[in-house]
Amino acid sequence: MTQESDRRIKIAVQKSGRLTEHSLDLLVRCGLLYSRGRDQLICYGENMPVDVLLMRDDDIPGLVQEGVCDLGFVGRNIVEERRLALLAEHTPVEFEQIVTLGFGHCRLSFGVPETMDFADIRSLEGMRIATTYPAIVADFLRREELAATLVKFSGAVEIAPSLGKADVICDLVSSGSTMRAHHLREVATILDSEAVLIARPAAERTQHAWIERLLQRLQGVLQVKESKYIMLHAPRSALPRIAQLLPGSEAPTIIPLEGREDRVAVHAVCRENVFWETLEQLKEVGASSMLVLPVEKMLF
Ligand code: PRT
Ligand code: ZN
Repeated sequence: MTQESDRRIKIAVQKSGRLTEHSLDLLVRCGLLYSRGRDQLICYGENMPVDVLLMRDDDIPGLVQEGVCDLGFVGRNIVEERRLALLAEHTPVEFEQIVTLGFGHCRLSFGVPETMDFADIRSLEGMRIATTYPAIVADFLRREELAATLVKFSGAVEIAPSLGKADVICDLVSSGSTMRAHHLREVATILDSEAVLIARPAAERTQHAWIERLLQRLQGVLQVKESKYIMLHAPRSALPRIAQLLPGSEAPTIIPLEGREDRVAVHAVCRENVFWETLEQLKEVGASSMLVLPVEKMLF
């Protein structure tokens, strides 16, 4: 009988779309080497018991919900839509959003024809709203105690008003140019979204050492992006002020300098980028010989 920890992990990633490249890149930076199957739908992990299933993004929460996949990279908009749809049909939700990934940013917003009078959200009362996110919009309308009719679309929502199929739309926006091109005005945002990692509930995922290991590496990879290693010399007396100036650093290492009682070397990992302004402020309090280095890997 195979142990749970011997089982290969399955991760769902969007097959081809806005999230594909970033998601696969994160897995590679977690150390995964993979080869792509002949059908192009599965990437087989060569150095970890991890396989990546390439799927349509809309199917990813369902695959984790059903336990086919352990983890999934997907937009919060899709996760939230599926979560609310499951709740509406009284089905227990068996996935959790565990990490925000910092790419795929967009927002779910109402767009109204440029010529429409729109004072505030109450103007939606009685309207026909076209959307591919019926569960999120329905939840919003319920919370705002608004009565409106949902018109479900599977794509190209922005043409619904000009076709006479709806009065307003609720759709994803990033630059805003699609709405503008269709003479729609973005009037209110109901969800801010970015790519997230979803997983089976904690009680289940913690059973598998490789899932835990991968999650730890992922935290390290995400943390590393902005992190810098800074080295400098400074007067001992300025150490409290220097600690305040170093962005997001914890417990810097202090090293004595040979033959110098008053000055020390300070090494610290900063969890945020170190800007020129910071270096100039450090110089003002007596720091010298400052070096800022990129960090390649981190593990906590
Ligand atoms: O084939 P599959 O179903 O997997 O792909 P898809 O076409 O459904 O998804 P895809 O690749 O377009 O988007 C995947 C995810 O990227 C989405 O679920 C969001 O989480 C995120 N994302 C980020 C976006 C956008 N930005 C975005 N701008 N998804 C869609 N758009 C569309 C939007 O629907 C609208 O049509 O782009 C248009 C608006 O863009 P702007 O820049 O004109 O405002
Ligand atoms: Zn999709």
